[in-house]
Amino acid sequence: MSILNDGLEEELNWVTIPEENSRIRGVLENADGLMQDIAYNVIIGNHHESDRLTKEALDKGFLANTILDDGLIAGMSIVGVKFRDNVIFVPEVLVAARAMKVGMKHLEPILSASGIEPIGTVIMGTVQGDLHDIGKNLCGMMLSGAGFAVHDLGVDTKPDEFITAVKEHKAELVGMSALLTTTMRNIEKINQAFQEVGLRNKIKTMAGGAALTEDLALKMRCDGYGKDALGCVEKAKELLEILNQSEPVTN
Ligand code: B12
Repeated sequence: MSILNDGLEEELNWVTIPEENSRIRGVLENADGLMQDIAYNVIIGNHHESDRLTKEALDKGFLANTILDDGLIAGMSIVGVKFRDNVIFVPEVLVAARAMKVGMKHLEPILSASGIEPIGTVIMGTVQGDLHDIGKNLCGMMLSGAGFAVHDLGVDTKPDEFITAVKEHKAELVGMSALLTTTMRNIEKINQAFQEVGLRNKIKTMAGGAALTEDLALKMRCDGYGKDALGCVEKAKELLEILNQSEPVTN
């Protein structure tokens, strides 16, 4: 176990909710010093350093998943708390998001490399009105890494764009990301739109994002919810299995 570097020790002072603090501290204290440096550079938005250190970590043999969880995501979780508590504002968050993205650029090919026939096809998108994409991208990467073919529609995705993509790619699964309470209802609209074109019973839909709980996702007529990227992959596999076991449906 390593101790925290000075920068992170100071940053953790901003995390004032005890359970939140001990959860994030636990991840960082158990992480290598290099992961801590990556996390710190995400927090302060130093994209040159997060870029360099992520490369260095890969060269040193750290697993892409470790760098993601213990470095980039751990850093972003402190950014999230500071933003929520009005310690920092949109510009600082954008700079941190850029620092996270340059690191992710190195991890993506590794997380996505599967080289085998896709086990299923997923359409991913952030719902209409919502521009957050970091979590969705992470889920997409993890799904690719788990062997799914992933078609990412980006942010601010309208219901008809989901429908077109499902038809075009003959997708079995749809993943919707929603981080804003103001626009999360669009999840229900997307499910409704699938119903109206007769596709709803042929696919499985799942959702996730900071605004959601499992209860809300199911109330908005999704088949599943994922708390994080790992949960997204597990849910996708579970839903695919259910779909494969069920009789073909005619709408
Ligand atoms: C980064 C960020 C931004 C960046 C986004 C950059 C980008 N390219 O994505 C910027 C600065 C642009 C931004 C803007 C805004 N933001 Co913002 N943002 C955040 C922040 C700090 C972090 C989000 C993030 O990337 N987290 C890291 C990723 C890894 O986590 P995640 O997205 O939750 O994803 C994980 C899981 O949820 C899940 N998941 C995600 N998607 C999916 C999909 C499926 C299918 C599944 C199964 C799982 C899944 O797996 C992911 C990986 O583990 C959050 C705070 C927070 N704690 O979430 C606020 C937050 C989401 N933002 C918020 C707000 C209010 C805004 C603004 C309205 C601010 C403003 N006044 O302008 C705007 C909205 C712009 C818009 N129309 O979308 C609020 C939302 C509050 C609410 N409940 O509605 C939050 C919660 C902050 C807060 N506490 O106030 N934001």
